[in-house]
Amino acid sequence: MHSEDTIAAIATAPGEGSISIVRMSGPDSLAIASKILRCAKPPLTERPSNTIVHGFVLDQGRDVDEVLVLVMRAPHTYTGEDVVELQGHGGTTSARRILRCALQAGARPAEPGEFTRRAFLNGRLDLVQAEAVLDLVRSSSDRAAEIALQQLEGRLSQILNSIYDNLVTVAADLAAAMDFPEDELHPQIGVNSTNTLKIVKKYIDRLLATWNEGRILRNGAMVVISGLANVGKSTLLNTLLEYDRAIVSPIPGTTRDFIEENFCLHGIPIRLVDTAGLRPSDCELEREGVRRAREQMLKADLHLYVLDASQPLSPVDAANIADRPREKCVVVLNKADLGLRVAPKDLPGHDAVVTSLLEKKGLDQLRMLMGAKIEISEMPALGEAGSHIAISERHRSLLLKAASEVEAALAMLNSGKEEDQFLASETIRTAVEYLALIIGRVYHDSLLDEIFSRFCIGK
Ligand SMILES: Nc1nc2c(ncn2[C@@H]2O[C@H](COP(=O)(O)OP(=O)(O)OP(=O)(O)O)[C@@H](O)[C@H]2O)c(=O)[nH]1
Ligand SMILES: [Mg+2]
Repeated sequence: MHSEDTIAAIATAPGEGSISIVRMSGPDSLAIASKILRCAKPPLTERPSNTIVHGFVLDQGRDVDEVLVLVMRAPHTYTGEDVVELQGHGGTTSARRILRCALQAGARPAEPGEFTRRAFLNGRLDLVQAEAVLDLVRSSSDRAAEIALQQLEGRLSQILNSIYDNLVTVAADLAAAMDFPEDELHPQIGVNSTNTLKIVKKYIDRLLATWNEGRILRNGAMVVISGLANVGKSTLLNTLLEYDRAIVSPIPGTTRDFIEENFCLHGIPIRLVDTAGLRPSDCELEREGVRRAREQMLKADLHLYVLDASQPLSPVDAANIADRPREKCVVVLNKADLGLRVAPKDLPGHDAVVTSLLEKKGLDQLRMLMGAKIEISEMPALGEAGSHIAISERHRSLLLKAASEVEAALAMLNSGKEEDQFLASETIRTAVEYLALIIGRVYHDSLLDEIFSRFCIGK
C-alpha cells in the first residue's frame, strides 16, 4: 500500500526544548518541503536520499525559523515513503508555525500513530514490531526498554513466524496425505506432524510464560501496603518513594483514601499503593476507606503487610497475615526502635523483615525481598542467549487460542482415525489464523485503529 496523501505532524514533545521536529511522510513530502524552504541549490526535490540541508522555512516570504532538513527517500525510510524532517530551533510556537506552513502547502495533519501505521501497511514492520514502538516510548525502566527494543528488532516476530511456518507445513502435509484416500495416512507424515506440533506447543507455552513479566513491565507491579491503623504504612510509602507524598501522623486513621504512586525498584516499574488502616469504625468515611483498601488488596501482585512489632502480635494481625497468599506477601515488622515483641520466627512460613522506618533501618533488606518476590523470569531457552521476550495481553489471548487448537489437533492425530486426520488439518489452519492475527499477516481496520490510537501524534 502506498498512500496518496502526505501527512505532517510535530514529532517532538510540546514545551520548551532545544530542537523541535516537524515530520512529513508521503509522495509529496519533498515537493511540499521545497515550497516552504529557502536553501542553497539544488532544490530539495533534487537532493539524494539521506542528506541534510540547511535552510529557512518561509511563510509568505517571511522567515519562520532556521532549520536543518533531513531528506529520506522511499523505500528505505521509517514509513517506507518519502520522509522529510524539519528540525527547528525548539519551542512550541516555532514548531507550530512550521507545521502550519507545511499544511498550507498541501500536507494534511497526521492522526495518532499514523507514521507507524504506514510503516506497518508498507511492510516495514509487522504488527508485533509496531506495538514495540509504543512499548519503547512508554517504557519506564531499562529492562522494559531493552525488551521493547528486541521486539522492535524482530526477536518475538522471528519465533512467531517460525511457529506459523511450522503449522502451515503440518497442515499442508496432512492435507496432501489425504489426497490419497486409499492409503492410510503415511506413517512418517503422522510421526513428523505429531512431533512438530509437540515442539510448537512447547514454544507457545514458553511464550505464554513471559506474559506476567510483560504485564509487570508494561503496567508496573501493583504493590499494596496494608495493616492496622498507625503502624507506619504511610511512612513506608514515603520512604520507598523518597519524598513526602502521604500525610503521616500519630493519630490513628490518618489515611482515608488510597494513595497510588509509581516508582522503579531494581529496574522493575512499581505502582505503590498506601491504604487506610484496617479497623472497625463508626465513621462512614473511614469505613469507605477500609472498603477501598480491601478492593486494592485484591489486585496486588505483592502485599506489604505492616505491623507494630513493639507490641505483641495481635490476633487480628495474625488473621490478616494468614489471609494473604504467602508467596505474594512480605510482613514488615516496624517500630523495632521501640523494642521488638514480634520476630520473624513468630511468623513461620512467611517472609518478614524487621524495620525501623523512623531510624531508616531494614530498608535494603526490604527492597531486596520485594525485588525477589516480584518474580520476573529469565527465558534464555527461547531464541538466542541473552534475548528477552515479554508478550502482551493481546498476544497472550491469541496464543492461548492457538495453543488449544494445537492441543486438539494433537489429540486428533493420536486417535488414528482417518476422519480425525482431516479434522486435524482444519484445526491447525485455525491455529495458523490466530498466529496471523498476532503478527498482522491478517488484520482488520478496527484492530489497527485500536493499536495506533494509543500512539502519540507524530509517531
Ligand atoms: N517509633 C517509631 N515510630 C514510627 C515508625 N514508623 C512510623 N512511626 C510513627 O508512627 C505514626 C504513624 O505513622 P503513619 O505512617 O501515619 O502510619 P499509618 O499506618 O499510615 O497510619 P494510618 O494512616 O492512620 O492507618 C507516626 O507518628 C510515625 O512517625 C518507626 O519505625 N518507629
Ligand atoms: Mg497512613
